[in-house]
Amino acid sequence: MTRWVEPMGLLHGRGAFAAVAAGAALPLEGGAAAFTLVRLIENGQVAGLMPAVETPEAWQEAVLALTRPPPPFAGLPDAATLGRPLVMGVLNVTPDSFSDGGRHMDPRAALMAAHAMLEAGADMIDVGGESTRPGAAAVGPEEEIARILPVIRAIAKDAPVSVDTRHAATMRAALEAGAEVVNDVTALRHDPEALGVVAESGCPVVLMHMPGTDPATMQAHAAYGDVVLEVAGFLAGRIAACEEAGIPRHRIAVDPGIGFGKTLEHNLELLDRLPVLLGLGCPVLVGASRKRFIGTLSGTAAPRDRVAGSLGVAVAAAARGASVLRVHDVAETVAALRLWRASAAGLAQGAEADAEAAAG
Ligand code: 9MG
Repeated sequence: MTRWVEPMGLLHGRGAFAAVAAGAALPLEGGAAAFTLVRLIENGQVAGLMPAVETPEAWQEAVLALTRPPPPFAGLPDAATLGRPLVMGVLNVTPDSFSDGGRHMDPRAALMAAHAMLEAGADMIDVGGESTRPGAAAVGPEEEIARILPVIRAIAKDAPVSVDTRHAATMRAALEAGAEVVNDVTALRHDPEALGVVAESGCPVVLMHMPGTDPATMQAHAAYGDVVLEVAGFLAGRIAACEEAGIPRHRIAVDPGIGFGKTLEHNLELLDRLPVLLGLGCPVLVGASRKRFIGTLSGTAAPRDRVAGSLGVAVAAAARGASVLRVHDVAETVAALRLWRASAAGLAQGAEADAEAAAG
């Protein structure tokens, strides 16, 4: 029997504090948001929609999982402490990535871009040497390592680095060069040695959903019943595979894989119902920055013109409990999150006063 609890009726800031204090809502991830309703889903069927505080006993454990803060990711401060999700800056050392392809092939240009992102407020830098855009040509580990290693060695002195790769040899080399996190868009399925490398190194890992393990063909597999439940089920299965291989859950972040073997409708559904994934008990990472569906909806053909649309999605993901945002436009994202928090949270004193009044 597969069970999911979907938190709905989200509140933020003063409304969230007051509703929790009044017994009308439960805290989401122990933080500044709360949920008033739950949709109970059993074997893919909706078994009930009810006030969160009236969840039947048999579902309590799954509901409690939604109320706990996720473990901190990669030893970095959590969203509750920062008041916003972590911001992961994208650095593609590739000739053909969809947005910044070709701009950072020279290690000096890559380093300058990384330092600019850190100064703008990035919490970590995600370095990749193989494009994962739909239809991109595959790159072997040798070429990939040659592209990224000098860059990782230099950046890792100043900031946490994740390595975006599906190759075990690249993971090994990058971790030795100072990378702290593995970000694998195939959730450690592409390379049979990948699970072992991550388990032995003790590093944190990002497990992303995509159908199959090849970006060249993933769009041909964009067919789902309920995309959210299928993605959640896939990620639960990969967490179990990791745990079996010796990678504990507290070292795992999960990612719905926006744009990876998904249509525009799938991407929007995943973003809207992102809170379902919070029940997995891992930080949730969202990477939507400058992707094609943003261009489609905002009428912007060139990826560099999709900044405003990307910020809208970043704020929507933050409001739904994302712990990490993978973005190209770090300064803009940090500013948008700061303003979202300031305007959505209200003043802390006001929230406390409301909560005291509600408690009588
Ligand atoms: C490498 N890469 C490109 N898009 C991504 C996304 O959405 N998530 C993660 N984890 N990695 C991505």
